[in-house]
Amino acid sequence: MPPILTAFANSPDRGRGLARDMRVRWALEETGQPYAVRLLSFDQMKQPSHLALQPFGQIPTWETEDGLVLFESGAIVLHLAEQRPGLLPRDPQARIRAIAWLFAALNTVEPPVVERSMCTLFEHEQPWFEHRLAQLDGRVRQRLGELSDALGERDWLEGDFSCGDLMMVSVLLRLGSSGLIDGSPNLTAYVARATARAAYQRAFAAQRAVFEHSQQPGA
Ligand code: GTB
Repeated sequence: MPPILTAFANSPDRGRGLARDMRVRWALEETGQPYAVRLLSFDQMKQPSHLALQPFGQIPTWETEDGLVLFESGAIVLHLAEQRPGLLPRDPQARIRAIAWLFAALNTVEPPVVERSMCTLFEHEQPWFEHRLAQLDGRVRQRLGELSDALGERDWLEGDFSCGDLMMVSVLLRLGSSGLIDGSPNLTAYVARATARAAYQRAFAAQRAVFEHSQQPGA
């Protein structure tokens, strides 16, 4: 039996590939690993059977036939990158630097991006919304400027495309139509280069198919 990934049965992103199963699907496609998907409703995510896999009642999780159960999208992507070639350099120093970029995506860039998303989703009716959004935009812009300087004219953050790029681009995609990336042409090109990869396109189509199916009458 192939390993099992969990994902939203009804993703709030409506098939835009922004939920965190997408980064795992992308890593699976980059490394050519077969997988099955268990779709969960919000209720099912909070049931004991899922909490036994993911203590916070979230997706994604990863289960293999030999008994491994993993949660945290970063840990799952890193694990997959270690299983097969394609997402980590062989050279030990280049390898750990690629892993550092994966952590940078999750720990340094994603927090202000998520804080901004939460504000636009849940605080837009507050009288102080515009002021708060401007503050959060400033924090995101700062990180984007730093990332843009670090990337420079290179195609990828550390030599060849790696799990660091996969995670960084997954985080940048969450900025969607905010226009915040437009101020950094090298980041715009970086995201376009990454999302043009055949593996990204396959992963995107697979998660999109879940949304399309959920829209069919009787689904
Ligand atoms: N740190 C964990 C990880 O990286 O695996 C975070 C996992 C997480 O936040 N999962 C979310 C979840 O299960 C789904 S991806 N939430 C349900 C809950 O906490 O009860 C987050 C997400 C949701 C929706 C959108 N969107 O609509 O655009 C984007 C991202």
